[in-house]
Amino acid sequence: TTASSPAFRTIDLRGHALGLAELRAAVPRLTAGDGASVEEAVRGIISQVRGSGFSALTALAAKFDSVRQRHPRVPAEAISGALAGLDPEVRAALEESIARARSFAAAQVPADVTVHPAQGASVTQRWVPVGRVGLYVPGGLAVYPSSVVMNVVPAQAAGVASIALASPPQKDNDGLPHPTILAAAALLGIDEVYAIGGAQAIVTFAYGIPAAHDDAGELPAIAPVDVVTGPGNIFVATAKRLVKGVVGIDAEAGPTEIAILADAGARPEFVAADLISQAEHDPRAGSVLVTDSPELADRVREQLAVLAARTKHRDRVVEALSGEQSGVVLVDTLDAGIAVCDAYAAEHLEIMTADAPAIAARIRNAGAIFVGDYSPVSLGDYCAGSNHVLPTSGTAAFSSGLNVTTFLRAIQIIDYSEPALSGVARHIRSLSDAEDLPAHGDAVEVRFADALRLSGPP
Ligand code: HSO
Ligand code: ZN
Repeated sequence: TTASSPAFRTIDLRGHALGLAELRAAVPRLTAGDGASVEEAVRGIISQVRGSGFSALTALAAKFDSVRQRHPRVPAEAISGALAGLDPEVRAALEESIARARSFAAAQVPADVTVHPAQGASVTQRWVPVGRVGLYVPGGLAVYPSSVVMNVVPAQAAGVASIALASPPQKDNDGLPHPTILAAAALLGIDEVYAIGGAQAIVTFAYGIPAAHDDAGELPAIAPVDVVTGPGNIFVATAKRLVKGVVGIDAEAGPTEIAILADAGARPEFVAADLISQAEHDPRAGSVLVTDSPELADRVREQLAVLAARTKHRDRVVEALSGEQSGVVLVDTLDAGIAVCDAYAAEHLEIMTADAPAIAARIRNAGAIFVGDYSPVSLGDYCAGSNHVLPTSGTAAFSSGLNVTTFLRAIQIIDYSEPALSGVARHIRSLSDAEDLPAHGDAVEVRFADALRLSGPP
């Protein structure tokens, strides 16, 4: 293969009737690397930041970002200045993206529910936002102001009172995060922004940094958060995994992936363009076509060669499309294709078949489903109103994309009157005896002096 001609492999499942475990093994996916050395490095960063606070951040900014930094807080003027300098077209696009995401997020806020199991008895589920959230925005291979929108909007819709953002210091922006990131923060009304990169940003959010002093004066504290969200590289993902439990996290995102379920009627140039669009993110991105049409597979392969040759990031696109994590899966029928898609549990699944809405309705495992020829993943990445932070690596089988409930807790509220408790006292006694936990039953009966069965002193 030449640099512009992807080796898009074929997995031919025709004539096979495979069960779920076999399908999971058959679908194209990266075999997980060995994260042990990364984990060791991140553990080092955790103890450094927890042990030495701001001086650790200064040292890490010098080491990883080549900037001199006293305190990572981005001044308010830098944030408003970035918005003033933002290209008006980009500003208009971000505003549209924010407006659509806000209307969807606002509609997601779940209602509290109350039931009355008996007279005088109520049980309520009350949704309460977490107090403080830390959002990490990477600044490496690509800069994603759209991810600022996707993380901040649901947190705001959930009612989170305090939202902080961190993004790596850029050498060529005076040690501040990328200006488009700052401008997006300004548009969303976020004023607490830190120039901190990678694992150290996650650790800072998880544990906070106590106030300190240096020769030039006070270094104000950074308060710990309740939930950390946001994408990032393997160091960020590892840091999130290691602080999980101290704080909540959204997910440990792996490389992005797209699966397309298509039949003979699909447009090969649309299919190929969409496969390339996600391959553009990362040489490890996965692009998978599932089809019952070998002719379509051939046409898509031709289009991939044509389009990959002229796309800007052709090196990483070709690498992604040629990797073990990408390829076409040939199936006998669309029903078999649905089973393959459910086994793969794609972050993004496009349906380009006859009656795409009906096929989409039958899919059970996907982060997001894009229906028909005019709902490409790029639409969802920027401007659909949906969220682009979605479960990767097959985790869509048991988890959801970022949404308002990521930032909410469901608190259960129990309120029984005396007669209502008395009405179930007998059942509590039976169950507490059955579990050999008689003090549980006693705690109910102590409230009903007449029926007191507590054993007193002999
Ligand atoms: N497709 C990415 C999100 C993104 N695309 C940001 C462009 N910018 C993961 O869902
Ligand atoms: Zn994307």
